Amino acid sequence: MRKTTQFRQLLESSDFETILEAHNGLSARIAEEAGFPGIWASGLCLSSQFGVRDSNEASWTQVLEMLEFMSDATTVPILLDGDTGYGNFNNLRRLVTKLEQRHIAAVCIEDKLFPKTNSFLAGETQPLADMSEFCGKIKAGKDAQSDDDFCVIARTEALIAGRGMAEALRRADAYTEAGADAILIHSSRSTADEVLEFRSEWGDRSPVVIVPTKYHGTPTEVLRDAGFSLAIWANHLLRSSLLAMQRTARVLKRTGQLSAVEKTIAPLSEVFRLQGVDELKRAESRFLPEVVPVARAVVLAASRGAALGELTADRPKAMVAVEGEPILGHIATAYRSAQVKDITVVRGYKKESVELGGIQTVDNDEYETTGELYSLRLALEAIDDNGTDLFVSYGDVLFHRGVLDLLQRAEGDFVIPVDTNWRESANLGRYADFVSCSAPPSRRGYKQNVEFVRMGVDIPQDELSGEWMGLLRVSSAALPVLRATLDRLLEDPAQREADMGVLFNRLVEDGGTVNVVYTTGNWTDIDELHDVVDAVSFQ
Ligand code: SPV
Ligand code: MG
Repeated sequence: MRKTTQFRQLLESSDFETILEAHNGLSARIAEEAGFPGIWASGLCLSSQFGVRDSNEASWTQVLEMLEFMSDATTVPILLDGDTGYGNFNNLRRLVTKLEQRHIAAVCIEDKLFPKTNSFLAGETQPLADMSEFCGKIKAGKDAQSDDDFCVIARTEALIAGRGMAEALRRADAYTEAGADAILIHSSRSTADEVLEFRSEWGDRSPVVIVPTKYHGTPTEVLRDAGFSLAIWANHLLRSSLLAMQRTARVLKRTGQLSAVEKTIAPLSEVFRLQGVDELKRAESRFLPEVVPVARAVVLAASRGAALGELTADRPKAMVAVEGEPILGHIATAYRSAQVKDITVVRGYKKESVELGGIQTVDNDEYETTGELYSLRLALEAIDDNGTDLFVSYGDVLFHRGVLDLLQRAEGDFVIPVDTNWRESANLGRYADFVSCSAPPSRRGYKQNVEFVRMGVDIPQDELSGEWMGLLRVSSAALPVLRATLDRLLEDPAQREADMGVLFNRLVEDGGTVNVVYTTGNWTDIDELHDVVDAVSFQ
């Protein structure tokens, strides 16, 4: 049912109804969720939430903008407190058109002069509008509406202004004659006597609406029995939120502890629920292309990296900063840029310092007496096979995303990148994982199916093909082979400290194949202090 029709039924049914104030999208949703069949977009509360006075300091378009959020957030009708209509008949015409465009069900205008102020601030001294001018405004509003059920409610301030009951009735009559759908009779008394008298004098000439803010002691049954159509609880969400916010601010300032308020404030999950986050999730699954994870990664980062001295006194090498970001952070960024988002890090030395958003960790508490294969097996125990490939790399090896792309494109169950520029490392005399392969690197090598033959420090120079770059891709189909090979290797206590080279050699000895992708550069490992400095230019 249209919101306008819902509101007209509220107003014209013989039942007494109450509607609640709201002043933004969230409070409007709260009012609806509580079961109120309609919402009062209070001028007092809308101006208060902007931090200005209820004296037309907020422009009508600012009010309109907030109304749009309120209307979008709710399904129940909204009655706008339209003050004096923000000008003359012409302004009201435009307002009605704009309200209808935003599915606002009704507007209430009061017979005061622009700029008005709140009725409870020296209400008696506020001049009333000329009655016939106000009647013209009502007619113009009714004339502007395109939906027959849109309502214009005329509010008379005659009682507030101290002009007496006869004047209130005279004005109410004229406004009804001009086309008002209902009369709002306002009073600033602390008892309901005035409005009850008006109600009984008025009879059933049109529905009567009240705002019992000041006569809050009057039982609601009295108002119901008197035959009012609608009572507006005009400012109660705003006033309750003020107390809550003031308390939280005071306690936080006094204690300096978030824990002092956590139990008295809404959980974040409630904020997300009120925002409708679930709906967005459902929509995303309908409308966004499905992101199929292609691979995940295990990063072996359990050892200290003692060669870095003081830098690893309180953290493992993987957490040493390069350009303000831990090495592990750079590694995670490279993986994520290749859509590898599921990253498991095996930590050991100073494990509590290994923290990074969005990664899982697995602990190797025996890191001092075990090696890479032991850590890898722990990681594999912690992750289920989910049908995606697996990358394995080290917490001290940086690489560019392109290396991952090469590995992903390569055929084979076990694929490793081998740097053809191995002589550089050999000349520097540094430790390197030299490998020999089934064919040397060549310009035609990309067509060849090159296989890993062996890794070891004992390979003669003329048999070397390159340097392993510290990365491995295992196809999802080969994960069981990887697990079984690790299990068999680690059955032998002598292999507790075995490294990845031992695994590659064993895979080949067992008759398996480890494929090789030749490439050059785009990676670096951090073994010594000067590597940390050099890594800055790697980024
Ligand atoms: C409002 O809520 O802004 C009203 C009602 O107009 S009152 O504050 O009682 O005037
Ligand atoms: Mg108001």
